[in-house]
Amino acid sequence: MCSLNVGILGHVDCGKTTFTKRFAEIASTSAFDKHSDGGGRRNTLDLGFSSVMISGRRLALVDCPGHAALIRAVLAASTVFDMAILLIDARNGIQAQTAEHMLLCKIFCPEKVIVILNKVDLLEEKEVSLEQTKKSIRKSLKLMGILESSPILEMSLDDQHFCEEYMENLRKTIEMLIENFEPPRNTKDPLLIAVDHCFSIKGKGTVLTGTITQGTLKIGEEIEFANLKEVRKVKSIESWKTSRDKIEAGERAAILVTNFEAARFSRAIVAVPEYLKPMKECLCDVEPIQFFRSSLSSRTKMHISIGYETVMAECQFLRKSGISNSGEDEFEQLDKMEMPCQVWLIFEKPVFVNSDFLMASRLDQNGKGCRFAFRGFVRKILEPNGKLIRFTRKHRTGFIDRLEQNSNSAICAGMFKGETNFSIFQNMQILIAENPEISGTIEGAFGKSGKFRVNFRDGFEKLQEKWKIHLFLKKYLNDN
Ligand SMILES: Nc1nc2c(ncn2[C@@H]2O[C@H](COP(=O)(O)OP(=O)(O)OP(=O)(O)O)[C@@H](O)[C@H]2O)c(=O)[nH]1
Ligand SMILES: [Mg+2]
Repeated sequence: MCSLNVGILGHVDCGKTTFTKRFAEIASTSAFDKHSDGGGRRNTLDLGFSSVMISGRRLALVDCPGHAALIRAVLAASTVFDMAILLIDARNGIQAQTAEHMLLCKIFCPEKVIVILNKVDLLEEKEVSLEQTKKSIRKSLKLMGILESSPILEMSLDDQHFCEEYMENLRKTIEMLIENFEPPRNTKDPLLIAVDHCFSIKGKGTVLTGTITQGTLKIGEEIEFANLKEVRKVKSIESWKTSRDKIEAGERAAILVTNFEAARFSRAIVAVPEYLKPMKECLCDVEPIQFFRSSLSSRTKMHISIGYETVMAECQFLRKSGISNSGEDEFEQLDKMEMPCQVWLIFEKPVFVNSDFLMASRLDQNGKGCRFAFRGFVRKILEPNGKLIRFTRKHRTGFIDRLEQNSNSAICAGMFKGETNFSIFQNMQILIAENPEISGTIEGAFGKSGKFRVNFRDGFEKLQEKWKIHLFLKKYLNDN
């Protein structure tokens, strides 16, 4: 039975850290707001890790910060979630970050969510409002694509009202939820570690803590900090305070290396040497987040969270449309994100990932609703200034000047200037606005004034002089 990674999520101040502290048995990196000096209550500023055993299985609890400004950390952590405990302040119901966190639950663990309705002690008309709140939570769960029948437990976690029964109930609920639950773990492919913290211990070396997301790691093996192009040998491995010789996908580890300055490295993916390559551009499939309200134009810059990092990238929305003579895909360049489409991302700095999942957001758009705009999968990594064949569509109109009854053709005008080289336009399709079923092809110039002849095979008899004609062109973009 594999260990499980559990996200502790919810809007700022709803009680996540208070809950985690009551529930956890072992505290680890940054657990329980250790940073808060003076003993007073502080917002959680970073991911906190702790653990509890249930049904003989290790649950790693990832206490996430609830503050809107700290969503990057939550985005990074969520990629390893097997399940989530979502806290909601009973007085407020679903709030802005509750909704964002629910979107992450929908993506990573839609059927393994437990809702805790916390601070029920602070409700005035308890019974009435609790039932209403639960109803509206179920509605939101459904709307967000999370199992509507997910358990909702009431709690009060402050010293005055807390009782052990709450935790007993929760344990039973989790036992049921994780019975026979074996999320897939890839132990075969090369090692990847999602490192969340890096710090030095005087006289020992530098410790990296993180979750193994792929492969296995043994003492003595080498790991690479791809963005720094540096390799170190693993001196020791611990998992939840126990020394280990070997650790594998799904587990959390504290890994000791020497001769490495902790300050040089922040949250990122570490791998076996040579495995991760820099990615500066890629083509991705995208799925819009329905709750994002603004429209997105091409060339806009977005925050892209991918493989434990959030990096700015320019987004160019494209639609696959046909194949070039050399057999490559051609893409129409769209002015804005319109489904169906793909996105070409140009990162501001290279990202070292192999994970193909990404989330695009407008993290500066605080307080204006959902900040997640779309999610996607990397379809193809592109060389910088890569060769994506792109075009925009141009549209020209003209009119039928005169019909030539004997040859099923028409002399058309109003579309080209006198000096036009018609060989470029020969055989291109002309459409008729008044009757979309009729189409013709350009034969060539007629005289020198920009008039031209169009042949019509079917439907010629229905044509009328002065009808409007259309030509749709592909304008290839010259930076390829
Ligand atoms: N009355 C009451 N107070 C609570 C309860 N749960 C938590 N609190 C208090 O609410 C405040 C916030 O709790 P935290 O656990 O720090 O909240 P959080 O969700 O971790 O906050 P962030 O990490 O900053 O998002 C603290 O002062 C807690 O003591 C509860 O059930 N009842
Ligand atoms: Mg907290």
